[in-house]
Amino acid sequence: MANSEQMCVAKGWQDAPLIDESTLEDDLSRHFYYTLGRDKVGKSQLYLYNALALTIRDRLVARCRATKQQMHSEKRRKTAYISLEFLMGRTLGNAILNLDLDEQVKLALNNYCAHIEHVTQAEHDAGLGNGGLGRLAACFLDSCASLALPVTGYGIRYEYGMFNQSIENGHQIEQPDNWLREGHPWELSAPEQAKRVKFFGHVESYTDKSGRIHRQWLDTEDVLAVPYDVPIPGYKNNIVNTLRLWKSEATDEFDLGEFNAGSYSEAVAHKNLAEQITMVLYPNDSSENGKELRLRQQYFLSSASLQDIVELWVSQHGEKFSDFADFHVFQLNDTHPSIAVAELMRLLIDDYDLDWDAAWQITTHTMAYTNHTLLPEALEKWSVSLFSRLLPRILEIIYEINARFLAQVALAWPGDVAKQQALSLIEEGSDPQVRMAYLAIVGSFSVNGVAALHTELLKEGLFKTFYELWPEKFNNKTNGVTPRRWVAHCNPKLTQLIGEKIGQDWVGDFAQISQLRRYYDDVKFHKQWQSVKLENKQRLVDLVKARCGVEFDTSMLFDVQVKRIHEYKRQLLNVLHIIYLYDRIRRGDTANLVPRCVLLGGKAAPGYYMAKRIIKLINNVADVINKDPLAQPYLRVAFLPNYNVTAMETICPATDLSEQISTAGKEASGTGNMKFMMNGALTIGTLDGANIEIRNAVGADNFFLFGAQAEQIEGIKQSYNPLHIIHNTPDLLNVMQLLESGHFNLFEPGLFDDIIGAIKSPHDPWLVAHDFDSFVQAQKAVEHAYQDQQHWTQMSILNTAASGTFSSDRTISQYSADIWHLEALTTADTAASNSKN
Ligand code: T68
Repeated sequence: MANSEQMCVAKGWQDAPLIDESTLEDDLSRHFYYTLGRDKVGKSQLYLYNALALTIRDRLVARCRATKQQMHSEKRRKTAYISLEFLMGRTLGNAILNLDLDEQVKLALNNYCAHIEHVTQAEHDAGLGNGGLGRLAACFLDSCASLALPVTGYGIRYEYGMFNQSIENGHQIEQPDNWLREGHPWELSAPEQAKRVKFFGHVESYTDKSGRIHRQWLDTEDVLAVPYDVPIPGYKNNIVNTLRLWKSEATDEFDLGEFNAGSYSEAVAHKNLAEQITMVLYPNDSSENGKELRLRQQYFLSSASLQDIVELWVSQHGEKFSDFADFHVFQLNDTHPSIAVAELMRLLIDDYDLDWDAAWQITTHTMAYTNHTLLPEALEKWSVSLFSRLLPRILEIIYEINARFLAQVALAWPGDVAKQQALSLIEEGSDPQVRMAYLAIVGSFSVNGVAALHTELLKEGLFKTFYELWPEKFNNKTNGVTPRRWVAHCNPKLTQLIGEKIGQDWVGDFAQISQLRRYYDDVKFHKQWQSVKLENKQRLVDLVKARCGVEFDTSMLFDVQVKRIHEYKRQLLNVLHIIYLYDRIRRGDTANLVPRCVLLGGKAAPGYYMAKRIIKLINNVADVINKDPLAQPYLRVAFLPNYNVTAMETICPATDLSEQISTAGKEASGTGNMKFMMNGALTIGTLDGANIEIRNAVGADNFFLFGAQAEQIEGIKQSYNPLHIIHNTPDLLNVMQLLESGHFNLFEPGLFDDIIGAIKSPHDPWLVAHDFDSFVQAQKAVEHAYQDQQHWTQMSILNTAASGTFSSDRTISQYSADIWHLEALTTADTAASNSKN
């Protein structure tokens, strides 16, 4: 029966009419008229968008199936990239680019008098991430598919993604992001492949006939994990990988007690608890909040994803796991899914009867962990008491891992009890905690940081002792971003210009972008480069006008800082510089002042008081400056509400100056810095994260460096005296006096006292006052450079030309070569390429 069914499926699939570019026009109208039942486009482009998305999806489905078949047909090593966040943004434009269907789509839309630029606007961003970490995961998926690597993404299908931010009276207001409201045409659900995930209950022992003792997790409250698959097309290679997102649903087993007591409605209402798990993305990008629901999300994702992979293995190879580790890698995106270490142990031991050593051998040869932060407040810890209630069997396993690990520590450092306490997976205290990063390190064969400096700091600092114990586990993988979305898609004008000079192969092979160096002295090319920038600036002018009501002017320098709002990222330092410029204008000191438009944007975690105050300060300062006719010719300031992936697609092509000004040693890597660089912006930055590698790549002369260095920070803190600095730095003194005078909060007294207090505090960990003067000097160097437009253009070209190494294709090639050891799929074998030939 099963066989004939399979035959039937295979036959039906082979007989299906080939879908290629020649039928695109017909498919679009079929979906518009029949699938969606529409006959007029009307004001909203939503139906046309949906029809086009379905048309494009048709072209992904066969390729996706073929890719899957190749991936699973033989024994092939593959990677599961497990992440609580995938910040995908919009899908349509990127899919059209990767499938090379641009021309056909434009033609087909002519029939509806519609423009692709307008139709794509109807798509909501898939904002299933906070910031860099989530967007990195999205870039990685694009690169894995483009390099034809067998990699599947596993994540959560949040009903509500990153909140929408609006600004009211200068304050951030959060609104829920109901991104699925109008449907999500890209996903395909597979309810028949749902998994059960256990919570609560208790653990008992039982002895089998052979006398072996087993542990059983009983009386659990199970939740269903239903997969929704999103296709991930590679760039012009017919590969389509999968991002599998899990939605939580209630099992149909209502609470029998309640049910029998006649509380039917209460029993049904119980479903809510299960469905809450995937309801909302936690909007904290740099601190853990210890909420039970978050731990449930982490376990839910880890368990469902591992079950998916283990069950497929068993269906193909039976319950024989001896070479499972030769064919699987689980890449853990930060510690968020690190509970997977214990869950894989549980599955192998409890469900498949492996003994501890065999299971541990498999776990520690399949798990790999990426760290994204050095901030102590971001290091995840979960209270043991919460764990024991929610996941009792998992806690037992963690205790056992810890006991065996501490025995190893005792061997390495005999008699050193302090060492054991310091390294224990359990932090002792009145409310003992599980240290998730330690669990990830102990359970993984690879631990990587995301930029050279960051990895060094992990080895010398945060994870020093682990590094001494297992130096071979530690490695660096400097981040990258995909040049498909972040140049080819978002900057079509530049893409065309580059194409005219060096051809288009750089989109798939970004190392080739270095050929642009040849045009360093080509004056005609400079003019073309400038005119592309000008057009891109006009697009941003329109966006800023529409969203902020502020008039930017393309003839001015565009100075941009967009990223999450955090004290360590030092938006405050940027504001102080803006106030400094404004103060000079007020005093008539405008010699050598280069007219500039400063754009800031980013979301603050809803519970992060200081970040929200900084947003208010930016908005108040912007208001005062934009209303002052004196400032008009020299300075304009805007805060762009609701910064997201789609906004960045308009922002980075238009930027002249990229602000990467974190306190050294705090930004693990940064990835916005790379997007700006690729699009020809110059960077003003500290020696932090990947800035260091950016500066090395482009050369010190083409980068505006300032600020204390990471190794100096501790020393500076020893005797930090910001009051002294302020009094001895006239420019800073003026700025502080203006700020403290209430000039920016005339009717809101005391509003910025905490910010002022933070700058003046000898305990300011971000050293704002310390780096102020150095920042101002670097900004003066920027102005000086900008006045020579020809040279500025040359530096801009060099930045793009030197950005080759910051492609996520390079990053992923390194993950594959050093950690994953994957073999590329054969791109010719896919159904799609058969249909093309
Ligand atoms: C970022 N981390 C790093 N975290 O800050 C950035 N955290 O330097 C780096 O470039 C990027 O990761 C990619 O490696 C984050 O974005 C989070 O978003 C986050 C989310 C939840 C909990 C903790």
